[in-house]
Parts: sequence; structure tokens; C-alpha cells
Amino acid sequence: MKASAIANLNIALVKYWGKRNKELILPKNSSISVTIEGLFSHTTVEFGEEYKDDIFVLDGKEFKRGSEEYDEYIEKFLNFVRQFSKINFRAKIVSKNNFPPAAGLASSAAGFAALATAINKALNLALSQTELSILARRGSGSATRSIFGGFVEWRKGVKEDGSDSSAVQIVPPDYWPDFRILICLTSKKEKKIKSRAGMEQTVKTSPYYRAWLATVDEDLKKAKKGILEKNFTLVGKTAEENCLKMHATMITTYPPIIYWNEGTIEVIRSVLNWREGGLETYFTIDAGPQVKILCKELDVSEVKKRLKNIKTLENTILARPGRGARITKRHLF
Ligand code: 2P0
Repeated sequence: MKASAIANLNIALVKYWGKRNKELILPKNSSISVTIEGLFSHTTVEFGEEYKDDIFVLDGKEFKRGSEEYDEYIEKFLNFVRQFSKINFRAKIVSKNNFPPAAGLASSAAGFAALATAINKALNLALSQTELSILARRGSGSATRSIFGGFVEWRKGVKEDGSDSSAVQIVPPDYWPDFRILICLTSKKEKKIKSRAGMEQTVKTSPYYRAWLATVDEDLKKAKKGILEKNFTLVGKTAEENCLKMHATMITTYPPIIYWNEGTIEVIRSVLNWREGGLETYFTIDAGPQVKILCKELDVSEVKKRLKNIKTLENTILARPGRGARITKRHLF
């Protein structure tokens, strides 16, 4: 009853922000993302009677009962897995990310997609990919999408029980070979407000949340059309506008949620200037200070050269569309 899996993180082009059901993790709106090759969570899980309690170790640190990571994320998820699979054993989970934790790089997306995939094998559940995405969703919303590779849509679904709230692949990773994302790390610090609390507060208090919901379906349509046609301008413009609308709801939340730092603003301004000068780039930002620049492969070296002038940047990572979650034989314990 032991298995390991690897799952890449994903970057949303049309964002998920707000839940209609907190316990089942059902979103208010559908979302679209691209799964990113090479930035991943590697997770090993083992169920067994030798474990008297669940054990969770992330990046070498053990999280115990009483911590948010254990109580709010791992324990809730494992209790659901036990109830659903009718297996009563406790589990040990060891997980490693190859990117900085909780800095707006969707660590819970990669983490729960890898964990769900490993559990499926460890407990012989024989779940389909759609069912796996529903299982991953119970750990963290954005994990729903990381089960699949390439460009992915998480369809919000309409059913109360969430059985139709799952992800589908729009196109596989090699469909659009020259699509690139340059991830600009403007800070490696942990963010102060987790997405989970942030989105709840936004739904409750931002006067702009209704406007967000009213326009998101149009963004989904445009993004999907742009992806299918490999229309970089349409995808980039839609993603950038959608990101700014989401951040407008965050900023107008009470108390305000401002994830940006000075470096974030500097990269935003640079992208806008470059575009005016003919270098076609767009930006998107999640629940953190990092900026992801969307560009075409032929422009990567020019963008990198220009990024060197931005002194506030800690690091940049070049990424491309990547594979979905998969089993690995390499166990972490
Ligand atoms: C997204 N984010 O679509 C959006 C954009 C952050 C900004 O999904 O409560 O960590 O575990 O479902 O998945 C972050 O939300 O929240 C997120 P939970 P999650 O990628």
C-alpha cells in the first residue's frame, strides 16, 4: 500500500477565485490553466497499520497536528480518502517540491495532484483521470487541473455533490510547441494570506466580485478559442485582463489583499512598455508576488536580456507546457 507520483504545477490563464461550496471545494467559476513542465511535487504515500497517526513531511519539515497544513489540508483530505475507499489505515506522506513553497507558485496544486495519483495506486482504486481530478480537487481546487498535461479546463459543474466539477484537457502539451512562460520570482518569502482564506474574504466583501463573475465566461470562451487556434495575442490579452480583474477583487476586499511587491509592479510596467515597443509579451499573476510572462519561443532570449535590467528580481525560470501527473517508482522513504 505504498506508491509515489510526480505532478507538475499549473499556471492559470483564467483564474479560479472563490468557492460555492467550501467543504467540497467547488468553485464559483470555471478556470483554464497550462501545466508547467519541470516544476513539480514528488510525493510518496504509504498506508499501513504500523502508522498510529497520519504523518506528513513536506520539504524535510514534519507538520504536526495543530498546524494549518496538517489540520486544514492533509487530515481533511486523508479522512475523505478513508471514508471514500473504506480503508481505515493511517498514512505516511513525504512530499518534495522543486520550487519555493507557498510563494504564489501553486504548491498545493502540484502537491495534491501528486498525492491523489499516488493514493490511487497505493490503494488500488483504479480511478479514471476525470475521477482523479475530482479526488485531487478535495485537497485543493487548483490541483484539479494538474492531473492533466497541456492546456486544461476545470469545469465548475452544477451539481451539489460536485460529481461534475472536474478537469478536462483542452490540448496536449506538444500542441503549441512555441508557447513559453517566464516565471519571474520577485520574492521567495512565504505569502501572508493563503489563497483559501483570501478567496473566502473576497467573495464576502469585495464589491467587485459580482463583476468578476459576470465577465469570466467570456474570458473562458476567448482563452479556449485562442488555445485551439494557437492565437498568442488572444490568449495573452485574455489572460492579462483576467488576472487584473482578479487582483482588482483582491485589492477591494476588506481588509485588502495586496499580493504585489515593488518587483511585481516593475515587471508589469516593463511588459507593458515592451509591448508598446513591439515585443509581444503579456503577464499573469496568481495569489502571490511572482509574475509569469507569456511569450513566444523566438522572443525568449530578448525577454531574458531585458529582464537582467530589473534588479529587484531574485530569479527567473523558463517554462513550457508540460505533462500531467504520473506514477514513479522512486519512493522518498
Ligand atoms: C488559480 N489560484 O486559478 C488561482 C489564481 C490563486 C490565484 O487556485 O482553497 O490553493 O486549496 O482550493 O487551489 C489558488 O487556490 O485554493 C488558486 P484551495 P488553491 O490558480
